[in-house]
This record gives sequence, structure tokens and C-alpha cells, in this order.
Amino acid sequence: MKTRITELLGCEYPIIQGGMAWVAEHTLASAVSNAGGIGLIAGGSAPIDYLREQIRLCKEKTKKPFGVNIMLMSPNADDLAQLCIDEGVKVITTGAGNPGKYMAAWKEAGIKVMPVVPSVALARRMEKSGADAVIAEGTESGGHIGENTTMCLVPQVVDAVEIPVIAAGGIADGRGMAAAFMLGAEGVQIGTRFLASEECQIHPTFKELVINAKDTDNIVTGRYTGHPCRNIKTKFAKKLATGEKEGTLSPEEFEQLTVGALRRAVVDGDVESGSFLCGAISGMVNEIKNCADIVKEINDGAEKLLKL
Ligand code: TUI
Repeated sequence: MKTRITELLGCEYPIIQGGMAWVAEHTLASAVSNAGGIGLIAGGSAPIDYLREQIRLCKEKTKKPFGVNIMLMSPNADDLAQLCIDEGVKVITTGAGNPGKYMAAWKEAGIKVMPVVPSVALARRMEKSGADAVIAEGTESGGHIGENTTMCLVPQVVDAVEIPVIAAGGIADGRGMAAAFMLGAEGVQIGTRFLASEECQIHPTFKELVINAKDTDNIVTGRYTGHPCRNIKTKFAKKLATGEKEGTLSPEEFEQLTVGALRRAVVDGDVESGSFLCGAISGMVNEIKNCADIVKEINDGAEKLLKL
């Protein structure tokens, strides 16, 4: 499937792996890139030396294009943004903020920049600042989310900007990809499906939770902190949600409980105090497969439906 996104990024399929903090490291990213998509390494709030090493290891594992996600709420964002230039990263996606202040330097370095946008207004601003594409991310996504749904957001962003639009949130198979293309998207970003991949390095308990999740096993917590997050509905997530709803946890106490919670989920598989960030489509993800099969199945499924 050739679109402006495959042309822009030099990849075979317009499928981008989500830049999931703590999850998206070089093994997963290189596997997705070797499969013909675009793998991403997540900068998250990692130290600069960690990200440098991950970029170098990824280069050893793939000769195909891959990218880095810069989480803009990270205290290290300035350093990680510069590191990407120094290490010759070709593709950057951003999340959780406006990357405007880095755009000139990234463009000067020839980097393809694709910010995640939760609204039409930000999509327009990003186009004006020189973004090569935008990722319109609906509230079905895992982790830190906006309010708009993928179904509503994508066509509105497509109408508002000239640059290509990548759809994200709630897409995990060929049907989802085809639907996104019918809304005008020219690529998809997929996170949750890759959590249940052989190459994904998360704790086995996390993979089991994804595979066993039903349609209703998903919950958004932390709206009152200003940083709503979509998670798998574990006992811990329900405790946070109840505390938020009933006012028994102040926003400060909530923040305190969730410091380090993503690490506890990804690294330790700790269901008592970990936050298992995951998209709303996890109910449809029932099997662990390798990234090559996942990418090909999604692309072929979409192609068939779109009768390309
Ligand atoms: O960034 C994500 N998903 C994430 S980041 C993350 S790590 C984290 N840790 C602590 C607190 C919050 C997050 C886990 N999941 N997705 C992309 C995304 N970007 N979703 C929403 C946004 C967004 C929100 C506001 C992008 C831009 C924005 O702009 C506001 C402004 O400054 O105009």
C-alpha cells in the first residue's frame, strides 16, 4: 500500500508502531521496521545515555528506517531532542505537548517530524510549524489521551490540513486500518497490537493481561489530575478510579501512587501497584504473534477491504 506516508518515510507499509514509554525499545522497534513498517523507540523520561544506546542497538538490528518518540512532558525532553539530531535519527514523533520549539532544529537536520495531535487546532499549528505529517490520536489509545474519538478526529484533521494524516487509537487489524483510510488517513499508528508481539520486551504478566482483556476491561484514570490515562482495568486501576470518583484520593495522592507505576507494570508485571497502559482495542487482541506477521496481516487485510 503506497501513500504519501510510505513515500515520506521510505517504508513498505504505512504502519507506524506507537512510541510507548518504557515499552518501545530497540528489539520491538527494529522488528517492526524489519517487517516493513516504522518502528519507534520511546524516549519517555529515560536518561540520555539509555536512549543513545537504544538508537545505536536499533541501527545494528535494522538497516530500515526507524524513529524516536519524544514525550514532551519529560524533564529530559530538551536533551533527548538534541540527541536525536546528534545520532542522525531520521523520524521523530512527539506526544503529550506542543513540539514547536524543536521544529526548526529538527527540520534543519532533515528529520521527518510527525507530532501526535489530539485536536484540529494543534494539527493546524503543527502544519504551520513545518510538520511533515500529523498523527491524529483518538481517545481509544492507551496511555495519556485526549477527548476526541478516532472516528470524529481523523476526518476533521484530514479536512483541516494539507499534510498527510496518520490515524491512531483503536486500530489493531486490517478492518481498523481500512476504516482509517476511508476517513482520509494515509497511515496508521498502532500500539496495543504490538504489546502482544513476540519481540515486545514487556513482562509476561502484561502480555497475559492484554490477551485476556475483554471489551470492558479498560478504564481511564486521572482525569482530575489533567493527565488522563487509559489502562487495563486491574484492581489497582479500579482503586485509583474509585478514589477519584468518590473524592477519597486527592489529585496529589493520586499522583503519588502513580509515580513509577508504568515501570512497575512493564518491568515487574506488578498487578498490585503497576499501571498497565493499554488501548481500548485490547479486547480484540487475543494472540501473541511476531511483528512481521502482525504488520503483514494488518496491511493485507486493509488492502483486501480497500480492493487496492
Ligand atoms: O503521549 C501520548 N501517550 C502517552 S505519554 C505517556 S507517559 C506519561 N507519563 C506521565 C504523564 C503523562 C504521560 C503515556 N502515554 N500520546 C500522545 C498524546 N499527545 N496524547 C495526547 C497528546 C497531546 C496532548 C496535548 C498532544 C499535544 C497536546 O498539546 C497541548 C498543547 O500544549 O497545546
